[in-house]
Amino acid sequence: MSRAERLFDLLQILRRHRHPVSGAVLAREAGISLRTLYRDISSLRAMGAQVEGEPGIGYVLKPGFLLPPLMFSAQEIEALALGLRWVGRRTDEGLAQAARNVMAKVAAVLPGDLRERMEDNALVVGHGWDRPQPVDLALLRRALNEGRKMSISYSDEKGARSERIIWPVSIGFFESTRVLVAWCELRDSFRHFRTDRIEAAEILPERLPRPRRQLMKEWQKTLLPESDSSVRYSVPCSHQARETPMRQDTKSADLVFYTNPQSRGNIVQWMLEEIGRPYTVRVLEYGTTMKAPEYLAVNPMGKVPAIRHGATVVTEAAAICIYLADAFPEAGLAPAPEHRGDYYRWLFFTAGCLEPAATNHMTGWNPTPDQEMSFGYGSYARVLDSLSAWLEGRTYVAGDRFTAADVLLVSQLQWGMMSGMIEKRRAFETYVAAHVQRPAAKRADEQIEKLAAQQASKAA
Ligand SMILES: N[C@@H](CCC(=O)N[C@@H](CS)C(=O)NCC(=O)O)C(=O)O
Repeated sequence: MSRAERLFDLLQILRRHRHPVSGAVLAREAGISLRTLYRDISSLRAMGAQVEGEPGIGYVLKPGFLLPPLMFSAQEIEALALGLRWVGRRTDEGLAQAARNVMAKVAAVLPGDLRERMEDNALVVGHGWDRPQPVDLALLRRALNEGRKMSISYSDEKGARSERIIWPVSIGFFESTRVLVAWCELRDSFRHFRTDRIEAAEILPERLPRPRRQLMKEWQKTLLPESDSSVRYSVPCSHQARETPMRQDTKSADLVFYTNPQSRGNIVQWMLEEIGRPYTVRVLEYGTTMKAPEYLAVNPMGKVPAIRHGATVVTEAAAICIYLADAFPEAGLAPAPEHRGDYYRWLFFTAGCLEPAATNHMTGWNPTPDQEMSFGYGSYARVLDSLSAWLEGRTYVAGDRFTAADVLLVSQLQWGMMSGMIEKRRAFETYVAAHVQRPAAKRADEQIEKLAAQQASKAA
């Protein structure tokens, strides 16, 4: 018999006795020892049952008492309220309404102090990255619940559109995006679709060929295995299998990459895929493992990306790109000496001018004309004008071939234009389009989606 059943039985026995009854009698009726009885009586009291009496006198349950159907601690109420507020802000109208209803129902049965705690707005859910979602989340949820196939129009990160029949498996919610995990009939494999890139969707009459839960298990098996338990995720990259002989000691040093699939770490992931050496990914979570002492020892900023190559730690996306290009010259990502001037110039321009100009501009703050001389980037407009003039008619930012500077600049421009931080200009779009289809960029995207999906399944 479970503890819950035992407590319930004891409550029923107490209900049957209108007058105090000795512990020995209760214990006998309940088929438990006296010691267990005393423990169970204090458990019932802790749950709110008014059992009066004490050893030697006997026990009686106060008449009219009903065990509250649910009782919460103050902390449980806070957890519930915060979770419901999150659902209210970050999902669809149907779920938001349901969350509001739950809130009202729970508040209605709570004692006054807990109700106040629930309605207290001390813990606030901030704005998410509210990307427009062309397809209502409610439709995707319905397909999941009904176990039906869907037909979708999907536009990938390069803007290439495709029509697909998918078998929805689950939806992962991240701070900045949502990912629909589904079997894709077109690709004949599990795929992760960013829901903001699903342009249209329709639920089909056909049911999933296998139960969704089974598909979920199959999908989980396809995720990359963990290889290090010291952090939440640690996965070998796609290059593990195609390691080439090493020429120097530094080549054989371990390459560890600290990232989060929704971060500037994606720049470095692309760079690592270009390098083509084996590396281990350690995914860190915002606010938790990213700020834990183990990681602060790697990067005291508590930010990603960072890499560790043997004993060398490098942080800052731009520095990592330069470092990797130099550490693995065989990848050909550092230019010849005569192009190094342009190479360094635009790498530092990207990190030191473009990025602060774009992020300040995004927040609505720009240096006043008087302040421009004190700000390294001068003004947002001047940064964009200088860069677009340089890129006009060029395929590579430095020299006549692809380098680490292109990895950084393409990534920043692509992300900046997509998020609205950097205004779209023809020179930027042409330059970005020339590189984003590189096989290494695509491999990086696949790795990032897998990490994001793995993150979602861990969180689930
Ligand atoms: N200057 C750094 C910026 C790194 C950065 O801001 N990373 C963000 C993610 S894109 C981060 O880790 N934020 C976590 C935090 O600040 O707590 C670089 O270029 O690598």
